[in-house]
Amino acid sequence: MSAPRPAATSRRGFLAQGLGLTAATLAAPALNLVGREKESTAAPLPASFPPDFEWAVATAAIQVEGAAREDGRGDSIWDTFCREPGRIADGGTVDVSCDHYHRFAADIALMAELGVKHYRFSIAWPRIIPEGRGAVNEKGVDFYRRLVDCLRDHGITPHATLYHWDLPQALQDRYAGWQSREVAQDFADYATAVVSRLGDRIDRWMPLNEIATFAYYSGYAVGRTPPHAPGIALATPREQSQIIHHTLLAHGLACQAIRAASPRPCRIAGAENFESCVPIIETPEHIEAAKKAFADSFVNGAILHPLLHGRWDSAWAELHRERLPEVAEGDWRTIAQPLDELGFNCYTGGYFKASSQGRGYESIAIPAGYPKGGLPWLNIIPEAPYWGIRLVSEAFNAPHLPIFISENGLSDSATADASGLVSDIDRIAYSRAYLRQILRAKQEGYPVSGYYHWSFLDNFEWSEGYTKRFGLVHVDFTSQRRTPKLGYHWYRETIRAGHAL
Ligand code: IFM
Repeated sequence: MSAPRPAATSRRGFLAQGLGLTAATLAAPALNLVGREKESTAAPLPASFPPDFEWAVATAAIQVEGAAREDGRGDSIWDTFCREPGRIADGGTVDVSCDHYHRFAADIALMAELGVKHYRFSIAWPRIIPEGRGAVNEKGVDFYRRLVDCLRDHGITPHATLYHWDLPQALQDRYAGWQSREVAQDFADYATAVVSRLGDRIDRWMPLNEIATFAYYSGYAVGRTPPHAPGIALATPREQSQIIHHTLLAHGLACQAIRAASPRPCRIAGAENFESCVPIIETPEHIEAAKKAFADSFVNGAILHPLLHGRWDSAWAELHRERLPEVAEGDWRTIAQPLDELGFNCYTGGYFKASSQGRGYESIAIPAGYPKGGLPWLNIIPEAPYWGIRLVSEAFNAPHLPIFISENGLSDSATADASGLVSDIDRIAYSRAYLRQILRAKQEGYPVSGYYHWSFLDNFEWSEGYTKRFGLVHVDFTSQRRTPKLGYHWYRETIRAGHAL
């Protein structure tokens, strides 16, 4: 199934209505739009998201489920990684985590009270196929049946990611996991196993989460510490890009498998954390600079072009020719599966300015002391979602593809008061600022369809263990007590109002 195509005039028509201009006037290059919007004294743009906007929360299997050795689940690379001394900041494991496996009913009741109508979770490959390939563990499938039925009973639509980094350890042992092309076919077979069993209940699918993170930055590329499982850094840029290529192949084969196995029409989305490039001043020269930086970005071009168009962009490929992977005959055709929508995991971005040097842009270094969301990489850049959405549309030629914020959030620094309430005002200020920029994109007619807050619960934050808290709901990991934070109450009111309060 291909992406629903809104009428060709939709963005300009929407803008024109709001600005009291004709669509023809707006046929000018996008660079001029910002200036025009400011000059307009016409009717105000809609102040709220439309009623069908998807307000949601997100989690991932290994970060919340626990029950690591129950009902036939196999080990993932993260189970193994957590056992290696010194890998996880607090020595935490994924054995119990938030115990969502046993507590999902109460968690979903809390989601329903929050007012979200959509929940993005992931399915654990080693719970469904413990050895990574071969026999299906029906008890594992039953867990997701119970979870999804409970969501539906609460009027919440399930959105399932098939891979959120928990590769079966057996495949790491058999052929070095993502380093081998073989993984792509095993992933597709796993997708078939899941969708043929759960496709009667789930019709929104995301094959892989954040290729850039697990395959590159925190995965196989050199340098990022602390690393992610399996803790392997590859020496050359070509070897690193080869991993990205294998993930794209897995994506393409899985899209085919999902559509073939689904008993009813379904929708497939990517969920990528591409790099948002923000012009430091919104004038044409700096906007043009940010646009160039966005198109030149290694991960943007390596992942988005193949996902959206089934090939590399030729200018990008020339720029990065030293690091291009091997692509076998037919791979581009496999990868080029139509997407129904694109998820954007948006936490941060980079500021850019025009330059007379190099390729016409310069990245502005983030100064020491710049505000962060609890992690060194999480610079607070509220315009990141707006420019990410806009530049995918403009620089990657995808003006009609629906896009949603598939993750956004931070790790708060608040502690509970005497009554147990966590006043996570950093989360509220951050999410409010980001949501206002998402609304801006919507007002300008970009096809933005939803916002998925990361995360619903405090959970296992990879190499940081349980030291970072991304949840709207506080979890006491000793008692497993859940306490909604102030941010939960803010989000509930925001959902009710239809815009960031
Ligand atoms: O916790 C992660 C999530 O698994 C993927 N996106 C970023 C989040 C915060 O680091």
